[in-house]
Amino acid sequence: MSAIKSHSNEAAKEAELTKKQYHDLLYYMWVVRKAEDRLLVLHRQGKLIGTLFRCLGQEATAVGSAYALEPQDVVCPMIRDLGSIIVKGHTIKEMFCQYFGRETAPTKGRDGNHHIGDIKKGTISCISMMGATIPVVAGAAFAKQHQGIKAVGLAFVGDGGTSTGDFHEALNLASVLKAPLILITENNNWAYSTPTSSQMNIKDIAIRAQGYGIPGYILDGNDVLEVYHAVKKVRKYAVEGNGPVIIEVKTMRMRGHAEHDDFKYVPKELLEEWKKKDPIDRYIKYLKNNKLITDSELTNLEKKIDKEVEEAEKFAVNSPLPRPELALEDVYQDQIKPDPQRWWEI
Ligand SMILES: Cc1ncc(C[n+]2csc(CCOP(=O)(O)OP(=O)(O)O)c2C)c(N)n1
Ligand SMILES: [Mg+2]
Repeated sequence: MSAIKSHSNEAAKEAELTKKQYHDLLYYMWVVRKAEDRLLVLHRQGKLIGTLFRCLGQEATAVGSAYALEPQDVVCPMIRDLGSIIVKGHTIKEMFCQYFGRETAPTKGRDGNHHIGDIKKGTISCISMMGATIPVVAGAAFAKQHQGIKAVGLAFVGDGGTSTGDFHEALNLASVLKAPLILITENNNWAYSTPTSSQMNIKDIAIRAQGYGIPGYILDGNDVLEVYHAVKKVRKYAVEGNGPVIIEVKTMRMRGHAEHDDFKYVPKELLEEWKKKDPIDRYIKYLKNNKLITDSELTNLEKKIDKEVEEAEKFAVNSPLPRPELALEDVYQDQIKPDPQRWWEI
């Protein structure tokens, strides 16, 4: 196993970002943070349908990795990776409509939270079953390669999700087929209330790469530039026909599993320690120290984000709830038109 141990400064130099790209990275992390801050208030007011899953503290991983991709690449997030699909072209408006369960949501109000995907945008929807999306993304990556398209599949999985059979089966086959799969394993110290020490006998998930004969890297998941730079590098490696890669990011889940979980089991000192490594605060400091953003640019960006979040909420609130007959749409292929009155004959 090797480790990419790049410091932000060094990573930035190599990545050769333009000023716009530096600002984009901040925009994506911040818009997710602010959208979720607002959704939290709405959740507490009982206005959302279902619970709220947050990426708080993990925005850099999803945004940095997806930003390193090309349009032909495919992404499948897990619950802490909303930023990855926003980078791929989904909107905060869609997100609000999902949480409000409206007909205008990508799932037309039939499913909630981050379960958003659109194959035309190169996104595959997150589903709840941990690990189950890794073989799907491995398959998509292999299919692209088979068609002669230089693309990768980027999949995410939590530390808990790495204990599933799907994790093993997908990596084993992807390795044998040399499928261009980049798997980001998010080591955020907890899987629901289970600490990583109670679910695996290793400290670094990345060492599992050895068992598949593939490279494994360890990154600071709260450093957006480090993640961006590393994924850019491994993408090149994967599309050149070298096979899959595991990236383990060290990060921290800063809330409960979802908002119904008070996370009393997480030591306060640990949260305080990780608060100091907040990916957005750190990145703003970096941009300012390196004169990559002015105070007025920062203020304007914040205003733009606040407006976008406000408009997304308004749009969702004013959108209709789904009509009951929509329940049967998008369930079957177009060729099979079920008669809703005679569904038992299918
Ligand atoms: C196969 C499977 N087993 C159990 C669950 C129930 N479950 C949902 S999330 C979760 C913990 C996820 O932890 P982790 O993979 O570390 O991701 P994190 O929430 O920390 O991002 C569990 C056990 C599930 N959804 N799927
Ligand atoms: Mg976890």
